[in-house]
Amino acid sequence: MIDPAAFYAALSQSGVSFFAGVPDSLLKHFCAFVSDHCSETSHVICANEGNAVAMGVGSYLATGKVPLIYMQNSGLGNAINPLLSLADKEVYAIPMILLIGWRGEPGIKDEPQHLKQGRVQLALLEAMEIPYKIIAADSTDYAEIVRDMVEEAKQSCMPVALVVRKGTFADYKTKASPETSYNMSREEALQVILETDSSDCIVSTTGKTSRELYELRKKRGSDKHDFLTVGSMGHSSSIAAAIALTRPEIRVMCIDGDGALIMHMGAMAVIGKLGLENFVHLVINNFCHESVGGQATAAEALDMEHLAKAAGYKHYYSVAQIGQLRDAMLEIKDLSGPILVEVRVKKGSRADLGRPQSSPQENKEAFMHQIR
Ligand SMILES: Cc1ncc(C[n+]2csc(CCOP(=O)(O)OP(=O)(O)O)c2C)c(N)n1
Repeated sequence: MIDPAAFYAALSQSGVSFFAGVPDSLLKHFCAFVSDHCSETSHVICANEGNAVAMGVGSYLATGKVPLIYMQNSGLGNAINPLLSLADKEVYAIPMILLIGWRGEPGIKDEPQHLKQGRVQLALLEAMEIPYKIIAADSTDYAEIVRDMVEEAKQSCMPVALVVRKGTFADYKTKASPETSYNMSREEALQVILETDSSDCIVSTTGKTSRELYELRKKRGSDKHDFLTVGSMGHSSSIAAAIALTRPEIRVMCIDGDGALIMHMGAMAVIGKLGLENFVHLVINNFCHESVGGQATAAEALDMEHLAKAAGYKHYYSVAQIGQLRDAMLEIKDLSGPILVEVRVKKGSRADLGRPQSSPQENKEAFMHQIR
């Protein structure tokens, strides 16, 4: 396996000193090392992968140095526009290294939402004419690969990619404190939400929120089906909003995460403008990307109350205790939306958390049947 510190050192030796990206579970040990060793001016955890590529472009314009942009391959779609219409050598010709975690690599067991993305990963880069190298746990020549790829990015003035296989990086234990000052866990919050929920359907966000929701439903023996947004991070609220828009007689709740909300925050402006009376946006805020390693999101600096009100939401609640959450859930029953409920929770999840046993298509059928 590659030691994150040694990989970072190889990048430093090649002059890479600016890092931006969206965290990925396959890259979490490298991301944690970068978080611990870079200042706030040389490492930015971005809203989405397009945001990260653009940050890389800005840093290059300012310093002339090759930046590194990290992402899960799920996020390549978010990055394609600025890669092809901004950084590409036929436009502004900006050298940068893309470090891409390869979920769904053919032959490696993974979740349904990663399989197609993993299978087309290399072909996508080829179609974009982005040169790439694959690195894995046994890539003893990784320092040479890094040096050559930085050189290639500089020579050809364009983005180049390092595609990282599962299990490439050795463990790195972060020095950052894992705690927030809140005592409710996300799973406890979800439990209260299920006990008190008065909506007709729930659309839940990517990552462990949907996994916990799925398990809790099963445990309760409930026959209700939630729409689990297993991929497509940041888009749950838009899915839920369109259900609310086209079916005004039913009440729809989106259970979002702070990272996902921030990833496509523009959706909030659209929801506010639509004035969806039957829409509740519940954000489980643990201030981090807990599902992929707990890296901080920009939520710490975000005032969700002002954000919600500025976007046109009618009501806002912020809760941090089980009792407060229960009260808020009961109060919103009789209110017109859009409503934003921010639920502040501590970081963390169970180590033995399972994954949905039904396929996305079974999930879709059951959900559609339920709201018909
Ligand atoms: C476009 C995209 N980028 C990155 C990921 C990897 N990813 C999956 S879950 C997740 C974190 C979500 O954070 P948040 O919404 O705050 O929820 P939490 O995990 O904290 O519950 C990330 C980055 C992804 N699935 N899709």
